[in-house]
Amino acid sequence: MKKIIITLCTISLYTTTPSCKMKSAEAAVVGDAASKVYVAPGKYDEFYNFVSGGFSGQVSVYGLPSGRLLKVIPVFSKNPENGWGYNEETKAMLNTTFGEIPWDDQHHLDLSQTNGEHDGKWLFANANNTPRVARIDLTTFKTAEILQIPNSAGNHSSPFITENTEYVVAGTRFSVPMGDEDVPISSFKKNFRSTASFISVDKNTGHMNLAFQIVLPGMNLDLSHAGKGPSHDWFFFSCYNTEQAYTLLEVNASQKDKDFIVAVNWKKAEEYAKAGKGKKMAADYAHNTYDEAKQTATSVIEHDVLVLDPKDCPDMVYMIPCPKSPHGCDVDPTGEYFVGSGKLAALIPVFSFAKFQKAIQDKAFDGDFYGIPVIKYEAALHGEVQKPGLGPLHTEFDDKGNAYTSMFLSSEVVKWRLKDLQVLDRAPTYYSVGHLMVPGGDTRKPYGKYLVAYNKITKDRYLPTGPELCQSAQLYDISGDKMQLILDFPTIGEPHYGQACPAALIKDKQVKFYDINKNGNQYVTMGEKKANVVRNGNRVDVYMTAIRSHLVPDNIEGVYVGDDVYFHVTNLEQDWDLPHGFAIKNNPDAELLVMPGETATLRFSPQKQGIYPYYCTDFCSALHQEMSGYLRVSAKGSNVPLKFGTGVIDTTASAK
Ligand code: K7E
Ligand code: CUA
Repeated sequence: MKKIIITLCTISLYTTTPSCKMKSAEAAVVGDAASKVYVAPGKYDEFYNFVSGGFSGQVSVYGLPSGRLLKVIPVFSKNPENGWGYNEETKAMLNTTFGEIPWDDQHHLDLSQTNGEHDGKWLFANANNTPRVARIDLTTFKTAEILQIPNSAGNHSSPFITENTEYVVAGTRFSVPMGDEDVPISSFKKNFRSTASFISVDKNTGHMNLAFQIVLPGMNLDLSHAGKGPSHDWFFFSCYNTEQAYTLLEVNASQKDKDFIVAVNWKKAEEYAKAGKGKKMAADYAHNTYDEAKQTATSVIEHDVLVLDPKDCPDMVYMIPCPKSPHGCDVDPTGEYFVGSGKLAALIPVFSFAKFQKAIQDKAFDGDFYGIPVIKYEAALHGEVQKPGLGPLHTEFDDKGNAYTSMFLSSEVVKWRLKDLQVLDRAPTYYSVGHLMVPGGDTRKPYGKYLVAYNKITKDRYLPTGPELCQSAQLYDISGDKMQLILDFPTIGEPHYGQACPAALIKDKQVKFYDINKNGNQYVTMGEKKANVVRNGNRVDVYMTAIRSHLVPDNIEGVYVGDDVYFHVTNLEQDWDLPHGFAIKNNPDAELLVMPGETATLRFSPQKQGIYPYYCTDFCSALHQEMSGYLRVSAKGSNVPLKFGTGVIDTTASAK
């Protein structure tokens, strides 16, 4: 018992704030920083920076080097700002086999690649809590697809992709029994498993499909990256808790000096899957897609998954020992080196792909882990970066053969050279840095000009805002020999990983508005003359149009308490940046924000009689304030006739 207490204390020491580092808030900024991040009014930033939103469930987009917030893309959380998850068209996107789950914890992002370079088509995002992977379309900055992952929990080592976006992976952080079996927690070793899921991506449409899952022993898979060039066929996952602890992990999962990098030959896995080596296993999971043409999402429940067991598939998975509870696993731009970052390790091990391959040929094994061959540590090791700092987490690369590793405990970025593993420079972060991001820094073509540190703690960096202080990123100029801190900028939610690519890859492909003549929404209203209100039992469909500066119809009567009213609002504008909004008094669901040429639907079920004003929520024109209307709701069973219109003046009632 005494021993346990001592260990606990040591660990909690590590996790205290590095207060000794806190000098004055502006300590590390040098003279010419402002000119390096200044993007003059009306000028564009050089890079798009996509940043995970952590427990906000969303993804945010910034410009670099200015750090200006450009957009929050709703992904896993409902978003009242634009009706995501509230309007009828998008509700299905948040469906799961456990019903609607309107929130998640979003950690990692990966931009699609062709030949190992960003192609600017899609952005993938993971959900940790209820395992899901999303695909965002970068022509619309909208979430286009969400796939639930069965047989998994804590979907953390996701959504990393292969060099031609052949696959997106999803790995289990919290091992669980396959098929949601009900078993004692203490049967962890026997019954709990981790899985590495490989989701294939259609080259043209981006559509995802859960191709196969590799079942692995119960342990915690952590971050991963695909190989490149010579290591193209491989995927490397770090893992911890190979102790297989299921309680007090803080101590019990930190017993061994080394855990593993799990190296998966996904090409071999693909062959085994094709050759029928896998087993179809019953597993329900939701597959949600947003159809651009119909402007509507559908959720389909899938019922099985192909599972590959390394026991039946020799030469598919190897374990490479890695000190100590590794968190990150990053592959350099050449594809020859892969780096494990043990958060409790005092060094950074760098592995050589060529040596790893030779070790396989020579059978340089050190026994096995549940039947999976364990490679001898030295046989795969390129070398160790000595004394890099405390708490190495994540590594990114530049275009000059250098690596940058975040040090969570000592709050710094350490720059080192891949070739000879010499530490070249270190720069403080404020404070407790998690991920780093160099634009293109996990691809074959890093742009190497900037580095962003995403920090866990900001303490004294910003004006205080109550008990919770803002989350933040810091931008460094890495074009010279020495890293130079040039900007702090706050982020939304907790930033984990980010991605950035040159603006030119994305900015000219934007959808500016939807062609009204191609509007395939089943509830479209093609022009004001077609506006209509239709009753069917207690369902009332309002076919409404919006154009500067009126709604048609703007008077509706003959709706009763207990009705379900569906407002289908078509925005008739055909011009960029001209959305109209729609909201109605006392509706528990958020507004609609309807893009030009688009139709969106808001449901309203009035509970009480009365007059309910509705209006456009987006300040669209000089007469925006006039863009409103009235819905009259009468008592159930009353005989007010259905009546609607815009510009119809009825003098009889007022005269009474
Ligand atoms: Cu290190 Cu979830 Cu990528 Cu955060 S994780 S830092
Ligand atoms: Cu339309 Cu304001």
